[in-house]
Amino acid sequence: MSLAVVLYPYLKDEVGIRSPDAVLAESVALTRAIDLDVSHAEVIPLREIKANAYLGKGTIARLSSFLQGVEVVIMACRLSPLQQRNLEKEWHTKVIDKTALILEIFGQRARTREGVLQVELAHLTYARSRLVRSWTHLERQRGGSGFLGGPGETQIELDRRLLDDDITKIKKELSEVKKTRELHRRARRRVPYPIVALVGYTNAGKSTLFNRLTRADVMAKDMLFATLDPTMRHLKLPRGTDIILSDTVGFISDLPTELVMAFRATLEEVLEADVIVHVRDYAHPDTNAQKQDVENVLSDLGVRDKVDKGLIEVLNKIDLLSPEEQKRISTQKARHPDEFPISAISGQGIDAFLNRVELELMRDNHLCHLSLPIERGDLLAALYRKGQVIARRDYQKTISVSVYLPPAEIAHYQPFERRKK
Ligand SMILES: Nc1nc2c(ncn2[C@@H]2O[C@H](COP(=O)(O)OP(=O)(O)O)[C@@H](O)[C@H]2O)c(=O)[nH]1
Ligand SMILES: [Mg+2]
Repeated sequence: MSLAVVLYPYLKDEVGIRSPDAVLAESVALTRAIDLDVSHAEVIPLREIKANAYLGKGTIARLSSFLQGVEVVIMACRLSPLQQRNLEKEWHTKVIDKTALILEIFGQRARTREGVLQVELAHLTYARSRLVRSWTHLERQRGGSGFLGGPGETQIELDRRLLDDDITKIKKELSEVKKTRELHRRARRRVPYPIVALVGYTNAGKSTLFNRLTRADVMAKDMLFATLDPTMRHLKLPRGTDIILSDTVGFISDLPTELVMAFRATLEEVLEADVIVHVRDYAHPDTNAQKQDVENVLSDLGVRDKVDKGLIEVLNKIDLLSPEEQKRISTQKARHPDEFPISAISGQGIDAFLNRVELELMRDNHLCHLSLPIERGDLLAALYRKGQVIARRDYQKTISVSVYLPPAEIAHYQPFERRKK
């Protein structure tokens, strides 16, 4: 795995609402989301932002000592192209800012055609804004020397026109794709199991929970799943229901505006999910405001009825709460029945949560009593995959099975229904 260093430089005098440590923690979680190992992370209070390299000379030199073997430095701020270039020169390593990092993540996570296009559009818009900025910067420099219209400017003007052409093309394609979106959504479904999606803010612990739950998965090598991306994995619930668990990018505070559409498009996969689980950082001071944000966006995206009905909520990181608070939560009878206090790290509370997810998936299932010919091992295997087998008896020529089946499967097994005695 490649190594990264994450830095959050901020102006000491500008006291934001969010603590610098919280911003840094979020950026670290985002960095991990693209499979980078973070070898060092640090908040850097600044008296001023330097126009040429963002940081001062002393700071740049001090940080060099952390860069042994590091492939990329993430600056959790907005860098001008000049600042980025100068930092790269000083540190002899790749440097990217927060917008570029998020674009990278979205690019990896975009699954639908629309998602891919939205991310591409955001990329181009980002590139264009940087061109314009460096262009005005050059213009200002040239102002004194009096030779306007030099080759540099023509080149930038040309680049800008090419970008504009691409942007127009993508916008056109996007509106086409949107028209056929519904058709695509139905055809897109590639997995045979129900999908359970983890949503929530970045740093809430979605990936930690995801990894914990899917770690012991023996089916990972199964061909069926070989083509699935690493953010979707098979998981067996306590009563035997097979699901695909899906880890999402998550919400990002202070999302750069040009990325808003791309963010929504990458969340589209959530619309396909059979169950949405809202993972919350319950130890975060803004946890209630975050919950509201998440629910508002999900409603806007088109899952309003699920949100109104109430999502299954995981109240994560309870290990960070004081013993008194932990006690209050665990004994709180008035708590909403769909809230599950857990710790993705210690593992407490996870079983109750998994049982609830399974119940949700079984809600519409019907109990069927079947009798299968002994040679139909294929059907038997499918029953174990698609339903919950609660009783089974093997005879010489038949196998008797009692199984909870989803409505869509029932007709398929009607020929094997056991006659009532
Ligand atoms: N104390 C504590 N830390 C947690 C827990 N779950 C996750 N974390 C930490 O929170 C940070 C973000 O976790 P991550 O899974 O990357 O969050 P994601 O952005 O939602 O995927 C990491 O440093 C985790 O170690 C938990 O239950 N307790
Ligand atoms: Mg994650």
